Amino acid sequence: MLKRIALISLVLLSMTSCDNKQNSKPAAQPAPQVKQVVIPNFNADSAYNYVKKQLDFGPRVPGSAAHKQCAEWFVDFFSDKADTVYVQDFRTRLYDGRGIDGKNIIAAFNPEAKKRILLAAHWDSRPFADHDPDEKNWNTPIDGANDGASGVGVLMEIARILKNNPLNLGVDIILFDLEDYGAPYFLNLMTNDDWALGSQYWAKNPHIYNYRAYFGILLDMVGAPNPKFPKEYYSQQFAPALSNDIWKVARELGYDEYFTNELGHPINDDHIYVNAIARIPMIDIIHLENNSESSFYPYWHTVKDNLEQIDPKTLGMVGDVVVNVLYRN
Ligand code: AHN
Ligand code: ZN
Repeated sequence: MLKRIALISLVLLSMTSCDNKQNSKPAAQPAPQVKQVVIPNFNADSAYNYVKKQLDFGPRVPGSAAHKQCAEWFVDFFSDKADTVYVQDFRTRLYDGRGIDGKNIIAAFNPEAKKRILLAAHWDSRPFADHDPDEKNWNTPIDGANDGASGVGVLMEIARILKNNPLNLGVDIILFDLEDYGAPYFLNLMTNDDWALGSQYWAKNPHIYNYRAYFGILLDMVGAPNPKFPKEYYSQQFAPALSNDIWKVARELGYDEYFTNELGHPINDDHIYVNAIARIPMIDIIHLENNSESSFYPYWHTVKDNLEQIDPKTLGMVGDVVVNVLYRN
C-alpha cells in the first residue's frame, strides 16, 4: 500500500509551542525543523462498501427492524475497531408528540487521552421522501444513501484506519440517531428543534461526565458526485478558525473546486447543539447548493437518495481531508 509522506514545518502545527524570545541570539543557525508525518491512505472503495452495507438493511427509520439490526452491526463493527463502545439509549418526543426510542453509538479511541477530536454523522434515515417531485412518494422512507449513510461510511473507514495506525490523540466517533425525523414538509409546521434529536440528547447528557473535546467535525451528505461544500454558515459563526483551517487542508490536497471558499446557508444540523449546549466547537461538512430550490443536494429527501447517487471519489476526498486533520494534529 502506498503511503503519502507529508513534510510539514513545525511552525504550521497548532500543537507546537513557540518560544520566540526577543533577546536570545543563537550563535549558529539551527537546521530547519521539519516534522515528518505519515498520513495513512483512506480507501474510498472500502467507505463505499460501508455505505452499501447500511443500505442493505433497508431504510434505518427509528422504530423499524432495519434500524435495530443496523445498530447491532455498528456495535459489532466498532467493538472490533475502537477501545470502548458506548451505546446511549434514550427516549424522546417527535414533532407530533409521540414518544420514540433512539440510540447514539459512540466509539472511543484512546479513552485516556486529554486531547480529543470528535467526529460525527447521523445514522438514521428519514421516514418521508417529502421533497420528492412525485407526491405519492411523500410518505415513503428513504434509503438515505447520501443523507446519513455517506457520513457514517466515511467514519467507519476512519475507524478501520485508526485501529491500524494508532494515534496519541484521542478520537471519538459519534453516530447520532434521530437527526432526520423532523416534521414532514407538507404539514407546513416550520419547525427547528424536532430535528437532530439524538445530538440534542447527547449534548445535554454526554456519554462521559464533563466530556471535553478540542473540536468536532460533522459529516452530512458527503457522497454525491461533483459535490459542493461551501463553509456552512453556523460553522463559520461558531468556529471560524476551525472551519478556515479545514478548508485550507482541503485546498492543500487539491480539493478547492469542491471545498469552495464561499459561505453556505445556515443549516440546523447536529453541530448546532454540540456548539450551543455542549460548548464544543464543531463544524459541518455538508453538501449545499446555493442555487437549488432546497439548498441541499439535488436528491435530498427524495426516493432517489439511493446508492446510484454515491460516488466513491467524493467519499475519498472527504475522508482524505478528515484523515489529514487527524494525523497532522
Ligand atoms: C432542517 O431542514 C431544519 N434541517 C436539515 C438538516 C438535515 C436533514 N440534514 C440532513 N437531513
Ligand atoms: Zn435529511
